[in-house]
Amino acid sequence: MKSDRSTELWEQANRILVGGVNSPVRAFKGVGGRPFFAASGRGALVIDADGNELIDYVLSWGPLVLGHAHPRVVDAVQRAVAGGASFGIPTEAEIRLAERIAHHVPSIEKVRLVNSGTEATMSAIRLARGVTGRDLVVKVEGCYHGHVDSLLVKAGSGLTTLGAPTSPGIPAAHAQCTLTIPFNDLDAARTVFDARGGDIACIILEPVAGNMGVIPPEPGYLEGLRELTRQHESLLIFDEVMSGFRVSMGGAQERYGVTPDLTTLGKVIGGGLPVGAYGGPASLMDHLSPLGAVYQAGTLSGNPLATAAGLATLDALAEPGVFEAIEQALTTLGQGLGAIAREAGIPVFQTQVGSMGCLFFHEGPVRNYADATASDTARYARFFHGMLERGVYFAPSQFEACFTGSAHTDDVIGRTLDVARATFAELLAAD
Ligand code: KE4
Repeated sequence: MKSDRSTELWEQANRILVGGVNSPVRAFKGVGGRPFFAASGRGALVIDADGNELIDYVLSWGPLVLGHAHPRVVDAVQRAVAGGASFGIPTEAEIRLAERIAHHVPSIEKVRLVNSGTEATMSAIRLARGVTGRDLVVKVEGCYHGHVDSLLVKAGSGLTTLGAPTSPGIPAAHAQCTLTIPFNDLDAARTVFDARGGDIACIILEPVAGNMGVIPPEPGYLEGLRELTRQHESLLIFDEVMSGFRVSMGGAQERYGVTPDLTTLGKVIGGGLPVGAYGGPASLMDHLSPLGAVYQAGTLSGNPLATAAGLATLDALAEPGVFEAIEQALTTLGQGLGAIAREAGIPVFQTQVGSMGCLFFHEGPVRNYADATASDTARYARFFHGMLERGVYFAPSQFEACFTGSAHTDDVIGRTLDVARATFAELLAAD
C-alpha cells in the first residue's frame, strides 16, 4: 500500500489538531502506527489519500448502514442543501424523521432531535433527573455514552482504548453522583438499588454493549433492570445510539422485548450527518422546554441536511430484505473468521447482534468489561495491521465494534476472508 500522502497529511495534522485527530479513537493508539487519511468512499470501500481502496467494517463507527455515498443519501442531501443548509425554523423534514423513529422504536411516542449521541445522552439524563427530582445516575462499566461529564466514569470506547476509563476534569461532585456496576450482573444492580434506590434518577446502559467490543445482554438481564427500576421508580434509559437500527429496526428494546422509559439514538438515524435523538412517552418528554421546565436547545438541531440523510437512510433500510441482508453479511463474515481462526489454532471469542459484532482475541467467554479488557490486545493489533496492509479496515481497537452495511456483498465478504486467511497465517508465524 502506498502511503506518502497520508504520511504528509499526518505530519500537517499533528501541527494543528490535538493528536492529529478530532476524536481520540481515530489516532490508532490502540493498535500502534498512524492512521491513513480518507479521501472518499464508495459502497463498502473507503479510498485513502493515496488511492488505496479498503473494505470498511468501521463505517464511520456505525452510521453508514447503507455504505459510503449511497445514491439515495447523496441525492437527498444535495437536494436539501440546494434549498438552504439551515433555518433554525421548524421544517417538515424534522416531523417526518421523528415519525419514522417513533414508528420503529417501541418506547418512543415523542422525540427531540439533537446533533450527536453525546447530546442525546446528556439531555436524557438531565430529563431523568428533572422528572424524578433525584441526582444519582447508575451506569454500567465499559459502556460509553459520549463525553458527558457524569458518564466519563469507567467508560468504554476511546477511554478504554487509551487505558484511562475515567477522565480527569470531572468535578468530584459529578463523579459522586455516578454509581457504576458491571454489565450482565443483576445482583450488583440489586445491591446498588437496595442501598440507594430512592436517590437514583436513572440507570443508563447500552442494552447491547458496543464500546467494550460487542457484548450481548444475558437472558433476563434487561428484564431484571426493568423490574428493578420500576420497583424504585427510577427511569431505565437505553442508550441505543449504536444498537438502534442495527440490532433490529426497533433496536434492542424490540429484539429483547424490554421497553425502557427513555431511548437515545444517533449514528444510523443521521446516515453519516451529525444527528442524535432522544425519545420516550409524552408523559416524560413533555417535561422538556418549551412545554416543561427541563431545558435543552441546539442551533442546528433537526437541520435540513441531517434530517434528509436520516430519512433517506431509514427509508432504504426499511425496504423488504435490506436489514436482513446486512445482518446475514455479518453472520457470513463471522462464520468465516471463526473457521479461519480455528484452523490456525488461534483462540477467539466471537459476538454478534444484528449487524454489529466483535472478534475478541480471547479464549472466552466475554461477559463484561473485566473479561473484555483481558483480551490479547497485542495480537488484535497485529490482526488489525495485517488486515489493513491487505486492504481491509477493521476498528483500530479491540474495544470497538465491527459493522456491515448493505454494500457488503458476498463478494466483499469473500475477499475479506481471503485476506483473513493470509493474516491469521502471519499471526501464527509471529508466535
Ligand atoms: P457521539 O457524541 O460520538 O455522536 O455519540 C456518543 C455515543 C453515545 N452512545 C453510544 C452507545 C456510542 O457508541 C457513542 C459513540 N460511539 C463511538 C464509537 N464507539 C464514537 C466514535 C468516536 O468517539 O470517535
